[in-house]
Amino acid sequence: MGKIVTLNEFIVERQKDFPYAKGELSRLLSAIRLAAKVVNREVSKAGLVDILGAFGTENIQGEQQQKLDVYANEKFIAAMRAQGEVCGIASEENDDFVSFDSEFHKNSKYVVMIDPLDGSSNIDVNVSIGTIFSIYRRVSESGPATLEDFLQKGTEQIAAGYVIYGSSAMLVFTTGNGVNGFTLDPSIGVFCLSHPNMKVPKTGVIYSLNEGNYLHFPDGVKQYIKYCQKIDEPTNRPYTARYIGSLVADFHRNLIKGGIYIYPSTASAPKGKLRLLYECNPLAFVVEQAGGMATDGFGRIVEIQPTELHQRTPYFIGSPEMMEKAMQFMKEEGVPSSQEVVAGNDS
Ligand code: P6P
Repeated sequence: MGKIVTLNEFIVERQKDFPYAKGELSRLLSAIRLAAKVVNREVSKAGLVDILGAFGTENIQGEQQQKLDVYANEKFIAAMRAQGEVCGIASEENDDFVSFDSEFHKNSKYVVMIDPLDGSSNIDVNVSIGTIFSIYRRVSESGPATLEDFLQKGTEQIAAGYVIYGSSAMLVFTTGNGVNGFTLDPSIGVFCLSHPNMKVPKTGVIYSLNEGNYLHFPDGVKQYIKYCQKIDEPTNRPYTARYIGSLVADFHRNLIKGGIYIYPSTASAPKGKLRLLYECNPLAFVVEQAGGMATDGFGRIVEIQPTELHQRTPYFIGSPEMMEKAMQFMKEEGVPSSQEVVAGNDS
């Protein structure tokens, strides 16, 4: 085992990659790191304390809020507020964005978008869950954060990543110079570089989607599923179906092993289920930096101009060769009226 590189040492070494005033990256990510350790502590003992079960409230998505995702939301917002670089935060758990209106924050340069605990319905059954985050420069001059600060295209992200609370806790992120993964060593409470310069395999044999919705899938998705299931030895088909029901866990496995994750439009989710700002864009930034692709079936996710904080989008993400094949089927079926082709899409 070579020299252990901690997250802090890595950030200091890479400060030159982050063309912002010295120390801003480390302060921005240290808030994420601190909150992730606190949330991991609670997640890792979730069965032992009364933190399970529904909180009795619903979030804007109309989803039952689990105690742990409310807890995680509070921890990440508190860590960002205390840290000072961020003037506001938009969270899956809050109907509107939270603006940090104080003298201390009025000149803060960044905003954060976050899904504090994605896949939280899996908490009670001990399945891996995750935090997904995205960091942007604010577009407003100073003072309270504005809606425009949050409605930026994914191409404007300056950093993004996720924490997966699984057999180990890992923080995986990019600042636009590749993707690096850090594993928490619980014995010393430090994230250590364990997956340097992560690259998604160009192809794979894993496809991840909820086939229970098959009847309501767009024809292009149905054709792609049939393609995955066809017997064809030279292309290692049939592929393997793996769907955990926790986006961060499915994405992380596919990032390492190769694969494709699809959440298309369905009858109950005509615009898809996943949210553009704090689920799709951050993972799209990560996967593109790792050599993969992320689209809405037709164009790059990061090119979509957001119009609402919690807007949803159909989502295809993974190994480039698998993505090209899936998009070929989608293209043959044509763009549905509910979905304008993303600007700048040359396919
Ligand atoms: P379904 C969890 O609620 C989530 O947002 C993702 O983590 C997961 O991939 C997806 O929804 C599961 O949705 O409709 O297949 O249960």
